[in-house]
Amino acid sequence: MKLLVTGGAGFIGSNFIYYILDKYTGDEVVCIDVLTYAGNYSTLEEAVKNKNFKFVKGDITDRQLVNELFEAEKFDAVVNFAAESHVDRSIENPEVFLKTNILGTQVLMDACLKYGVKRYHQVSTDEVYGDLPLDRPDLLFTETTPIKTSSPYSASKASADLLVLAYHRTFGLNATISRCSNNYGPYHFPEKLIPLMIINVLNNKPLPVYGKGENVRDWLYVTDHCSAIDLIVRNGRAGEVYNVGGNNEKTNIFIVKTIIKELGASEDLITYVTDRKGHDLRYAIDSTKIQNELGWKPQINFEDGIKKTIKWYLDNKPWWEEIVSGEYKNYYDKMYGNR
Ligand code: NAD
Ligand code: TDX
Repeated sequence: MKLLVTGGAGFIGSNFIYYILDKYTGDEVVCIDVLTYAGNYSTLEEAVKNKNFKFVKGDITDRQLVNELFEAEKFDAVVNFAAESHVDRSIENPEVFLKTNILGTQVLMDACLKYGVKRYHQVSTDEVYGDLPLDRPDLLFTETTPIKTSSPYSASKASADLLVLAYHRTFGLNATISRCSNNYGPYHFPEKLIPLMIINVLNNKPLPVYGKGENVRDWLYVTDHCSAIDLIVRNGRAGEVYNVGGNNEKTNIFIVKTIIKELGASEDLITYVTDRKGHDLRYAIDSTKIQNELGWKPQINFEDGIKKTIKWYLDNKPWWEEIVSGEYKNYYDKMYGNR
């Protein structure tokens, strides 16, 4: 199979590329990534040594470039990870989220129709369902839960999902969607909760917990998300949405205290800061459909996954030190300076 992976220099896309190159030695993978602040070419330095892999620097909203790439490469499947992915940034500046996450999706789907690509897969998020109350542990998101978004980020992802389903129904695009809960693992950009807390502990800096730290996320180790997407791309039914989740709900404060404990630091580093605007309370995914239909099961439990993740950040300091010493410093000062 020849796959186009968009956004493959980011967190989940890069993990997916390594997953595919390792599992299917006969597959070819092309990655298109414009290398925004969140994209790191160095993340793909092992992949570029593989003869079955090719990197193209480019923007998914650039229709001409995308069409030329599809014409030249004749992909069997497209997996769209490329996105602006950080909720806090979408609150500061929504526009680029609409451009990449919605219009970029349209450009890719048009190219799939034009060049006869057999499968388009949209990597979406549980955030399209909005949030659940903290005091109703019985409630979970299913694929039929209504779309009800909170942030410009989640609204842009939901818009793209609706467009994908419309392209399936109206133009017969062979498309699938996955809606996954929070991922964690190697190559996670330092702006997100888990890497931010690990790096701040290692740098002996305050740990900024939004509100009271009571918000709940359902954490999934990134390779378990990759295996789910792989199954959907190969065996999922066109026009279907598949929820993917870890069944692993944790409060933010639990996550922060776990990281502190694993690294032998002091809880005095915890600093409660002003809450995120519109902050979703709780996400929890029911992934019965993908388990029953495609036989997917997560392989890595949270206790092992968080240890592996912390070890990865300890073993790969140059990767994140280069990021946090650059433009990221300005971002951090702006977001956390007076919070
Ligand atoms: P990320 O921010 O780490 O990576 C995004 C990548 O997309 C970067 O490499 C960036 O350079 C690239 N990109 C951005 N705009 C582009 C454009 N216009 N053209 C080409 N490339 C572009 O994001 P991530 O956490 O790896 O998320 C990947 C996907 O998974 C996103 O669609 C996100 O919505 C979804 N998702 C993420 C999570 C999570 O927990 N991180 C959970 C569920 C779903
Ligand atoms: O400094 C912080 N302090 C804090 O308390 C940061 C960065 C986050 N938080 C809280 C906010 C959230 O409740 O931690 C939780 C997780 O925050 P993020 O890592 O920003 O993730 P979240 O907003 O849950 O969104 C993530 O999961 C769904 C991804 O970034 C999205 O791309 C994905 O769709």
